Amino acid sequence: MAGQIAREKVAQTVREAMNTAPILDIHTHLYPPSFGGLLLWGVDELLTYHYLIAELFRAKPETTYDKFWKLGKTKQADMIWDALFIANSPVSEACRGVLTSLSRLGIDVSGRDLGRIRKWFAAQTVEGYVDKVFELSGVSAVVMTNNPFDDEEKPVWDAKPKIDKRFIPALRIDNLLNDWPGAQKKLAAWGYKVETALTKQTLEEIRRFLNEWADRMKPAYMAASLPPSFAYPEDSSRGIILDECVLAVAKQRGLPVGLMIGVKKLVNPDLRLAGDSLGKMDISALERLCLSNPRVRFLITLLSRENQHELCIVARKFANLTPFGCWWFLNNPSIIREMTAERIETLGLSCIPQHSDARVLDQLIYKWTHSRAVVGDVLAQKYEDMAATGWLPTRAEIERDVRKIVGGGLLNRY
Ligand code: HDL
Ligand code: ZN
Repeated sequence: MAGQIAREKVAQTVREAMNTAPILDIHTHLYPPSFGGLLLWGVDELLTYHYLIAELFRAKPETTYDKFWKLGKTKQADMIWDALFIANSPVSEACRGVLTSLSRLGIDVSGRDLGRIRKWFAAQTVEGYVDKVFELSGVSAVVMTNNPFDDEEKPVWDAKPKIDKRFIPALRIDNLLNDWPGAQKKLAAWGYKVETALTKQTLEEIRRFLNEWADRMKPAYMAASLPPSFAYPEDSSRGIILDECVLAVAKQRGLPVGLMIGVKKLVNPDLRLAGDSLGKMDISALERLCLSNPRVRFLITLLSRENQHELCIVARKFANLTPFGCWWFLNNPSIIREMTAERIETLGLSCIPQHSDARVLDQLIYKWTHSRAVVGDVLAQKYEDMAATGWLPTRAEIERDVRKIVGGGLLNRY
């Protein structure tokens, strides 16, 4: 067939396609400049990423939580720089990531001069910097995490912000599913006729809330993170609200539902955002969820490495389940490699191999530089194995396949 690539060129072509494919980053915590201080960027935000805060306390166990939290952002960043970059070589994935972003921005890290690096950032404008990061990372758009229950974010939405097209909303509803009493108070204060008891009217009002915010945000999906104990079906506020409200609205609007399962919140509360851990979920809950809701598209990512192969097999049973990303504690080269290989081997091109989960804009550069390399390596091997049978792909087919799995092709709305 015309255009087929010679076997010895296949791996290189796959890596090129992976390195140049425009990325639709399906899950991040980023915001456009119109969201003000919610958009985090710059070297001090990079250094005080909660992954590095956890690592700081291991490098400097004599540091007290109280002392650290009392410091300002710059002093916290100084402490992390000294402990994790100077007193120890920055070899962890989160440390290497800071250096990858800085060096790809053209900043000389060999001088190890944090003051000079800060001066570089001080010379940037936020708008210009957003363009620079999207260009360097090759990301075409990011899906945000937009939580109406967040006291800092809701006022921004109430002011009807202009939203840069590169930032796609996602309606985040952890509060509804994980803290109904707290959510009920806020909904009632906003004028929804909801009681703690999940009466018919209360469920109707929760659906009204979801519809009103879906109208407002036009989200790519509704999302929630859930504990390892997630069960389905379940006679609990979570189980009832999930069935009667979230899934009902999802079906009615054709909205995918993103579930991120396996997070154990605040096992060490003193670490704050860095204090969460993980647990293995009972995968049969996902089997029942997908079986009972065949018309809902589920985007699923699990936090435990031990759940990953099971997730691939459940996805083979239910076409309405799309696994995505190597989430959080899994977003490290050794595990991305393992997860991507088992996903391609069991699911072919029907999974979304990666998302960044970036919280700081600059992280798009490193998280995608690192992931393009690892996912690209695994894909190259799989296409080489295919070509060894004599089945030779064209460049267009390889680019088609790569764009589908990392460019948003599997998200039926974008
Ligand atoms: O719930 C989530 O979206 C998680 O990704 C948490 O935000 C977590 O703190 C995180 O940043 N992981 O990368
Ligand atoms: Zn996240």
